[in-house]
Amino acid sequence: MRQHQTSCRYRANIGARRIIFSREPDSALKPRHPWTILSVPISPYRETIHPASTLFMFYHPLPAKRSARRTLLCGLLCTASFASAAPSESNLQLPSWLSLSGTLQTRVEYLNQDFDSGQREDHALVERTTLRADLNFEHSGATLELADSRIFWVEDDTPVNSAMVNPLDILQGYVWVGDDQWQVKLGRFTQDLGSRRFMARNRYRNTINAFDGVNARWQLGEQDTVRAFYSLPVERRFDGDPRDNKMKSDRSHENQQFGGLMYETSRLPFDSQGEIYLLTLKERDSADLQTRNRELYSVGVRLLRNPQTSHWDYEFEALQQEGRSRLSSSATNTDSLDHSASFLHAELGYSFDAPWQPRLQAHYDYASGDRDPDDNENNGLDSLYGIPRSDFGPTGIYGLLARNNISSPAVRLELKPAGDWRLFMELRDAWLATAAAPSPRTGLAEAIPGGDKHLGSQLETVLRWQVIPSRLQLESGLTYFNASDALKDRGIDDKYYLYLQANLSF
Ligand SMILES: [Ca+2]
Ligand SMILES: [Ca+2]
Repeated sequence: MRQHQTSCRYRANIGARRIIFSREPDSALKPRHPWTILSVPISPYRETIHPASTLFMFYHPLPAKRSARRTLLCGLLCTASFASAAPSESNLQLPSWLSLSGTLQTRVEYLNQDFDSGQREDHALVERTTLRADLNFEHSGATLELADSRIFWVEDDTPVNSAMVNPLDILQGYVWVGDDQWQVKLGRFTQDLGSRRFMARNRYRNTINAFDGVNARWQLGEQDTVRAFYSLPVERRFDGDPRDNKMKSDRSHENQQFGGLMYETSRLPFDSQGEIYLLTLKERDSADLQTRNRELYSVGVRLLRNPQTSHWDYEFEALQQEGRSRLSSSATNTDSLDHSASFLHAELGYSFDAPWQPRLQAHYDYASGDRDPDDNENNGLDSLYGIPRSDFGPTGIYGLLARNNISSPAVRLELKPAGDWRLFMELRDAWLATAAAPSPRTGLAEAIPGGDKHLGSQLETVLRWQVIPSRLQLESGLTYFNASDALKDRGIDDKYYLYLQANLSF
């Protein structure tokens, strides 16, 4: 049974900036439902409290036995203090070869209807803290980064997994040698590769992909770069029920290997940049790791031109994936199938020389799905260690569209209403690439017999505010998914997803 919490209140004054953190029961509510009110008024100016300085306020019932949250929210307070202090005010006297940094990302998420039963609202509070130390000498160095990812305020039957929870663990720990022209890292690392669609250091997702291995970069003249890595992907682990946020050290497995080679150049016409790459993933079942026995070779090419006022910009990426795989990692599934899948992303944009600096874009995404369940071939695209967020909308407890079995056009508008504000709106229509396969993320676990491929339309709006540039950012997003008749026939209705996020860096 949830216990009534006693109230507590913290107040901090940092120069002219005032931070209030309070946790107290709302007297208008039932005594058994304690609520948190968090308000962080911070002025971007030293002399005054800005009228719009109440950054955010949210309420949530406090589950008992989750006392770790008090510690974490106090951590938020401390980090807000760091964020509000000017860089020159740092009391840390560090030698020139050592730098310390960190981030704290807090996000509250709300979904009007869960994917499991469709019978209730869903919600979560996720928190991610990172602390990083870099030792940099002339031709060598080392980095250690810790990450702590936890979830709170979540229902007992909300699906929670290692995408959300990985309490205090080593995210990166590597040594490097090199100079301006080349660098080799050895140890555990994170990496954004190219478009981040097939390998990324996660930002929105509460936990971050890491890899144990070797990672090298060569700079060939001014405009060309070669990257190569060979790694064992790190399995993110927690102990017991993920809702308990209990630590268990991460590990990699010798029988799962992920490697890559990429050539990047900016010597292309029309101010364009290009990439060509090969990614390999080889894995086999073992006693402590169930896999889909994937042996995948993915060859990709990407061309892009960066946005610039009064100019057209574009991005084109295509990938072909061949090899062998199984349809599931279940121990009973031992059918190794030929794997052949493909991916395409194309976008065209124009940046107007007008108030709010509008940039209007048209997008199209295609990722193949399995065309025939009985043909001994798997055509479902595997997005490897990439992220769906930048193309398909928020993940978290929503994560409705994925880079698999999808054909999806979209129009997007980006605006800069003021120097520190960004507004982003996208309308996306989503179709199955093939009606013969399911779209598991929508809740559609089986193929659509009638051949109707339409999943629905998604309207996404995101507003970002750089409260203190490179220190504190607030972001809020509202996503509405208008389910198609095919989904509604299967009991999957429209979804509303709302989030509010604060990012602190120090
Ligand atoms: Ca862990
Ligand atoms: Ca098939």
